[in-house]
Amino acid sequence: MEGIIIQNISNQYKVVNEKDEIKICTARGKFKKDEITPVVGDKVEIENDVILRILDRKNYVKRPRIANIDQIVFVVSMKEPKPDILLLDKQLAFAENLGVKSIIAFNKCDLENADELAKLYSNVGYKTIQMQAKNRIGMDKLKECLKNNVTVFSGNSGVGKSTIINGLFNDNITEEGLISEKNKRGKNTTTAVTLYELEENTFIADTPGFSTFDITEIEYTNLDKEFIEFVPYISDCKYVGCSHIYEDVRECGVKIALDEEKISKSRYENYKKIYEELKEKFKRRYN
Ligand SMILES: Nc1nc2c(ncn2[C@@H]2O[C@H](COP(=O)(O)OP(=O)(O)O)[C@@H](O)[C@H]2O)c(=O)[nH]1
Ligand SMILES: [Mg+2]
Ligand SMILES: [Zn+2]
Repeated sequence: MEGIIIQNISNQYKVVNEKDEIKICTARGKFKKDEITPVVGDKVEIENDVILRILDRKNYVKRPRIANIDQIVFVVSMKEPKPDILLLDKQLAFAENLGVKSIIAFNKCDLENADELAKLYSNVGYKTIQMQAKNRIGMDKLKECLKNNVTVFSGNSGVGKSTIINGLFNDNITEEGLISEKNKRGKNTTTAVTLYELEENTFIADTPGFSTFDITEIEYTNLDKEFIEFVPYISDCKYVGCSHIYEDVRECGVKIALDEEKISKSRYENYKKIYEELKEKFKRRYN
């Protein structure tokens, strides 16, 4: 029988099987020798509560450790805290690199209008949702996007992730989020990455301790391909490996597109910042 791992604590795995039953399983010893450890999100073959095989992974994220995610919802708060667009662009690039869909949820639209940002990112090509999680506005639209997917939420502390997730699960959970199985001292006891089943075949990942994802794996020379609206213009650059930063504007398709306002200034400026940051990291690692 096949199933999906929804939680892992040491060698104990919670698996939801094809009949939608939750089984507590152990992993066959052999995985360790092959240096493949089953992780949350893995599709597995189980028999008598033993994991026999890990099916091929679509993708794998190291921090937080999770496999086979379909999409990431990036929650951006319009106010308190202010939008962190550099972080958003970094995380969108990460999602492109990983090969997963992105959805941008602009939250706290009761405090500040998000029309302009929503327009900018839908022009780039992303799905955007304007939300007021506190007033349950935008929840249905979001819920529609989650169907039949494994979705993780990302965004700085305070942007409204827990409010959104609690709303999706109809407030059936404590203040701290669906995560909190609180102990008597009121501390969270569950620190493990966990998938929660919203409805059949629809999972939400909670990744305690990880508000955002690690981007260091992108090589700075490939960053341009992760800025999806740059891609059609890269072939117009005169030199292969054009950085779109140091080259003359007449020789760079991306810079021309920027001049013609086909690429937004804010996206381009963030591209430059992220490029320099990744280049710096690369140098530190290899020199
Ligand atoms: N004004 C406003 N406040 C919100 C909204 N959504 C969440 N908040 C508040 O923002 C704060 C942080 O929310 P929380 O869900 O804990 O953020 P998290 O750290 O991303 O999980 C809480 O006080 C929420 O009540 C919203 O749509 N509008
Ligand atoms: Mg939270
Ligand atoms: Zn160029």
